[in-house]
Amino acid sequence: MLTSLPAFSSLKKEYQSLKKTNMRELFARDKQRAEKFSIEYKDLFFDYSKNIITGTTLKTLIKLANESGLNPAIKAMFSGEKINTTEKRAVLHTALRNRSGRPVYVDGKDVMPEVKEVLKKMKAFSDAVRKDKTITDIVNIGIGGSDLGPKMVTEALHHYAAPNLRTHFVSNVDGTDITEVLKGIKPESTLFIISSKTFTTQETLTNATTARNWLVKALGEKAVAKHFVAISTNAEKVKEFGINPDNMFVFWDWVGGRYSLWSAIGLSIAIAIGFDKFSELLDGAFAMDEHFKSAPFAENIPVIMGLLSVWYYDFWGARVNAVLPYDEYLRKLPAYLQQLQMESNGKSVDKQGNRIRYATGAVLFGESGTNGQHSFYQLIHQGTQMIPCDFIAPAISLNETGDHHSILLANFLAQPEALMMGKSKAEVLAEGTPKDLVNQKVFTGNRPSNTILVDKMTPFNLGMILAMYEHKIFVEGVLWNIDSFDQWGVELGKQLAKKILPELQGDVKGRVKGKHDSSTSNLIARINKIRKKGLK
Ligand code: G6Q
Repeated sequence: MLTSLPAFSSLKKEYQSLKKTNMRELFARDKQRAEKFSIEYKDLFFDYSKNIITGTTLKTLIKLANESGLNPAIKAMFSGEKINTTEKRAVLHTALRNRSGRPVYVDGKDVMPEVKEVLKKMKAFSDAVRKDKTITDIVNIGIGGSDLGPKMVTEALHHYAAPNLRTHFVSNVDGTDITEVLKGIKPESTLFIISSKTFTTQETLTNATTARNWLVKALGEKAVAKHFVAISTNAEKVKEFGINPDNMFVFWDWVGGRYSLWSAIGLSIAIAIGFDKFSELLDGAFAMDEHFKSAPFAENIPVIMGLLSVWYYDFWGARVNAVLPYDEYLRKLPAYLQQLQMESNGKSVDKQGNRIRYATGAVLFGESGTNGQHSFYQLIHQGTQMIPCDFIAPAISLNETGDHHSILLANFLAQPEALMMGKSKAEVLAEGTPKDLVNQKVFTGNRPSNTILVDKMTPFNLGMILAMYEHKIFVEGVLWNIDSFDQWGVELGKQLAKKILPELQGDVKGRVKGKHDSSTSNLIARINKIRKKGLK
């Protein structure tokens, strides 16, 4: 157990001794601090010097990683062991971007030939769609892991997208989502991509059926073959839905939904930016995989990131972290990472099935800079809780326009500095602040952050950043001894919704047949009453 490891006790002592130290002092004491606590890998520069750590903290955290078996855990993941123990599955999103020529085995079978086969099919298909000038709109219908990744990446790499193609994403079962998309497109020039690993997801099948009916109404049943493709692991269900399995792209049970953008689920990305650029995204992720696998822990970016999380959540009591990209193209990154982190590590039972008594998984939120500065940064600077932040920016903008990027970068640098330095009472007084306002204007500082700088937002660099977060989350999961690759917590709500649905569809008299708590029963009755009146 994490808390009974020797390094855990050492870190508790380390926390006690650092509790009263301010990062300002740490910087003043050591002129080499920024150099010491930063790592450069290809075009990515990771500065973690603005964290409340010393060399001893880092060494002890690495000791904790070793005592937790991080090294064998990394090897187990990359070599296809079934580390998703509760679902008895291998976890091999890394195989999807394996450019090494090395085989990867699952149950004794090399999966690389199949991976390459699907990539070939994706290339041929995306090339054809991009050449076919009759198709102007691509609509990806999927939800969760079958939506967030491709949606975020197509926006992040929009700069590289074909100008004659528009990409849309429909995920919500709220009819508004599909209705608004259908309003702006024409059946004859639209390609629907139905993305669902299981092909049983209620929201996706409901949206796909609505889209299919809309298309068939305009162009007839025959048009489905040209205008619908599916991405799934479930050929039978795809056929049942009425999509020819020839128009299907497969992936495998060893690809978790939230780790699937590198698979055929990334088809919308490949069509939008072209297969070559999609390949560069995979190259970037592969480069980060190699770094994660081989760099010593002290020089390993995802390892350090994961260890810092454990440091703040399990010793300092932090519960939330923020991801703050200073790049408008990355504005959906926080929403994407929210799933990656919270679905992966929001667990309170360990791998052996025991209830956990230490903090796991943190709440993740974020917003692009500088927008967030004018909204919630107040709490990060002066609130009562510690919120470790990741600041991310490209040094060169894809849209260099006048002074815009220098102004953006000035803010990107000022925020972590302000969080770390703060402003003391003496400094506030020296500014001539009226006495009754002094406390309001004090910034305690000593608030931790990482700074992640890339040269430019290329597909390769984005691939590195995304893989970096995947592995950071993996490191946390190993130390917390949880299965980061299952998601049992999403099931109960789904079951109850299935039970409630007929009570909303059938009995509009306001009577509730199902057994519920009184609050749910009241709400069902009220909704039925309103709908009975309003839908007449
Ligand atoms: C991701 C989750 C979840 C999943 C969706 C969609 O890791 O498992 O977000 O991706 O529920 O599932 P399907 O792809 O099966 O429709």
